[in-house]
Amino acid sequence: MEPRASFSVLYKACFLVVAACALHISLMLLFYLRNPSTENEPALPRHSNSTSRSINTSTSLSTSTSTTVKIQATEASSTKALERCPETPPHLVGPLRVEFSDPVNLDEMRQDPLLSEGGRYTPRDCVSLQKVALIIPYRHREDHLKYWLFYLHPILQRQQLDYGVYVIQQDGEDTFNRAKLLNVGYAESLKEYDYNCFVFSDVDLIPMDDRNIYRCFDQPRHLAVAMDKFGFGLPYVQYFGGVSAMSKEQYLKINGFPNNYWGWGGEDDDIYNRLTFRGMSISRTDGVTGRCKMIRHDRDKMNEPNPQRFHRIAHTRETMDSDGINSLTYKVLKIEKDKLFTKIIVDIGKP
Ligand code: UDH
Ligand code: NGS
Repeated sequence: MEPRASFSVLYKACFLVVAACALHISLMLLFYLRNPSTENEPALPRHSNSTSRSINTSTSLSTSTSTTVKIQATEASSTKALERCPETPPHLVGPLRVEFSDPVNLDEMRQDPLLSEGGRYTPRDCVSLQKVALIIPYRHREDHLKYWLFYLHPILQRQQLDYGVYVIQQDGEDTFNRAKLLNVGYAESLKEYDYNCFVFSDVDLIPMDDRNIYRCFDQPRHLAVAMDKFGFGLPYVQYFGGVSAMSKEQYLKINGFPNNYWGWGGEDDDIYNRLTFRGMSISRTDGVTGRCKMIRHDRDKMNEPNPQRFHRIAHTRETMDSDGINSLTYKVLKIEKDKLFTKIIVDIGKP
């Protein structure tokens, strides 16, 4: 081959190589400008992982990236997983002043934006350790209920409970039956929410210390530990009356409460028998933290001492499997939703 001809071939080859390089570089440049590398971007804080995921998704779905990113980021931070509430609630104040001399006004409390209709509350800043239904047996005690709501709502909120208040009102004027109303409260509250702890409270008992937490424990809990009317002590060690708490598991283990204690007395002793017969024992706080006040009142009409009570508590072992939540019958007549409580008016029959 002539030198001129070989120079031309070499020239063409070089031109092709240079052209290929230029094409390659411009393609790289184009690709880079369209997809800037993320390798050197500063890392997002650990907690905003979900935010970064939202941004990626939204940019691929939408062209108006800036607004979408902002909305997604806000949503992500508000749905950020909450931590469990601490074992000891941080805002408890200890001993409380409880007075029944002045009437209370519940209007302000009804404006509380943290409460939902029916007396429901859930802490906003942590996940409550328990879902607690507060169950109050009730008839003709309007003034007492006002004090109960006035004092208990702030306490229960400081105790960081996920709770609901259920007032179970016996319809009609037949003999009162406290334990059967409590069974109704258990069954009805569970229709509304997945409660796992049940606090059964007389309407006239107010705790004097918010460290006495209205929740459930390893063993059935007695909360009315030191009532003023008993000189701030227990009337007897087996006493399980006034206010008590049981987990769903504990309650079912004893087949709930007896349905056939009509009139005053003995039903709480029957419940005590049930829990001991199922191998459980009473848990309580100390006698100072457990102080509580009862609103003084006269004996209610149609709640005279039940003459059969001694006979019944002597036979708990034989009756408890057939008389309880498994044999409960009643008819709900009305459900009223107040901001501070759910009232369930119920026909429970008569003796
Ligand atoms: N209850 C009512 N209405 C009634 C009866 C009882 O709401 O007519 C409820 C209420 O929640 C009460 C609970 O059932 O707190 C227990 O009632 P109880 O009569 O067994 O106990 P309490 O301690 O009264 O309220 C006992 C008799 C007091 C006699 C006082 C004499 N000075
Ligand atoms: C006992 C009753 C319980 C009652 C307790 C306190 O004698 O039901 O007194 O009553 N047991 C029997 O009668 C078998 S109180 O002083 O609060 O009215 O809870």
